[in-house]
Amino acid sequence: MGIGVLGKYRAYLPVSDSTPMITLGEGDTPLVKSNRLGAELGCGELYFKLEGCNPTGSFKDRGMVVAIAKALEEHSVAVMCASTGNTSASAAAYGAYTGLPALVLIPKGEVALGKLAQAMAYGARIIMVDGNFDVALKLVRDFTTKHHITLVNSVNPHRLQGQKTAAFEVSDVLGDAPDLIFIPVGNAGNITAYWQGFKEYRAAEMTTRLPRMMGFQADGAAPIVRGHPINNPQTIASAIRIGNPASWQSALQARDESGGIIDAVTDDEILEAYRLLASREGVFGEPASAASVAGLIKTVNQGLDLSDKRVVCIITGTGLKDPDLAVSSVQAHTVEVEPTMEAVEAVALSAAG
Ligand code: AN7
Repeated sequence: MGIGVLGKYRAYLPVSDSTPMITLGEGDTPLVKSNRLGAELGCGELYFKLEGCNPTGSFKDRGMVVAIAKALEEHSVAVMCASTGNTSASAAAYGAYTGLPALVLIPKGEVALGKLAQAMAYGARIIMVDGNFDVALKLVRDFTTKHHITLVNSVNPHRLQGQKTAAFEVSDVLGDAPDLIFIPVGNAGNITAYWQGFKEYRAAEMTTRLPRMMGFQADGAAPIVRGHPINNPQTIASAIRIGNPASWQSALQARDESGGIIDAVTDDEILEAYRLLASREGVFGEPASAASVAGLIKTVNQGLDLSDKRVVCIITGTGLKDPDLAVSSVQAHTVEVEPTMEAVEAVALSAAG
């Protein structure tokens, strides 16, 4: 077994003898057992899949490594994507690693600071578009049809091939597929990829069952829940501020085949889950990631009994991606004191209980 997604799951991926086996160390991310929230919510077992531990801090690296390897195999001269931030960070990193220029179209003023910093540091050509993600994706699709540049959004099938390996890892670590997967939904590629992964692993008799796929959109950006595209999607979770998901139909298929749901959570619910996840579990995910936990809380409050269930929440990206939101939305326990022992004791001893 090699390292990285291509090496570890080669047999399940579109790898040929001429595919370069590149890796930045993506995949093999921790599956952390909940220490507090799971018990409070009455889950039999609750786990968090920490996709923020990938090299660029989100799950996108799993699919990007495959997409870039195939682009190299096909002698592509450059790659291009539209992005709410994480895809562009990942494309920029793997582009830098392999010397393939990365062109990224991002909605102006809508990308979290950490993600913008990454695209800049990795040296991508950043094209700011005065429009939202859906507008940028349309432009990129048209551009890459017209010009000989490889599209690396998740409409590139190699992306989902790589992303499905997260389902393999969850199954490998647990010894079988879990009962339920809670996952944020934006462009709907990831829920599609997980479902594909679970189905393939079951077909290969690596598992004995399939999980229910529980997908969550942000309330102001919930086209799949509403049943029509949203022209001006709004949510604090900028990663999933998407009004017309590319993998809409396959997300519905994942929902229906698995007996799952796709529902919406409000920004308040997302923020509450975001704070709980960090302050009660030590897991700092970005707001979009917290939609999975918000969805779990909502479903339990609606009466779903998970007492004999094994549940996995996918924490798709690290909280460090969006430092502005953390600083502005969390009530920090900060006090200023004089530099004396008495002053420190006065506040520290009461905080230590
Ligand atoms: C942290 O980077 O669409 O449903 O352009 O960054 O597969 O789109 C990111 C999406 C969830 C939603 N969590 O996944 C992009 C982009 C995080 C994300 C999603 C995204 P999909």
